Amino acid sequence: MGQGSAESRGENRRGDRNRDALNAAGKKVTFDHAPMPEIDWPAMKMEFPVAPSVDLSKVKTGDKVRFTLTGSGKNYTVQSISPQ
Ligand SMILES: [Cu+2]
Repeated sequence: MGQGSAESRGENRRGDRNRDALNAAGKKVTFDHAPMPEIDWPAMKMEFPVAPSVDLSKVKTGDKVRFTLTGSGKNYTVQSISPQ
């Protein structure tokens, strides 16, 4: 899924083997994520807004999770998150 210079397109992106910090009340999650070559990101720690439909009660801080993102540039929103 999603090879190449897709940085500016709004396709789903998937991250694996990541850890999170949760701000459930603020609907934000911090991922300490592995490199995501599809969008040319190195490994880093960063905070994302979470879509209203995402249930953050399924995961807790320190879990390894899978997540999907939509967005472009530096503006990505988490569309799904689940424990690995
Ligand atoms: Cu990042």
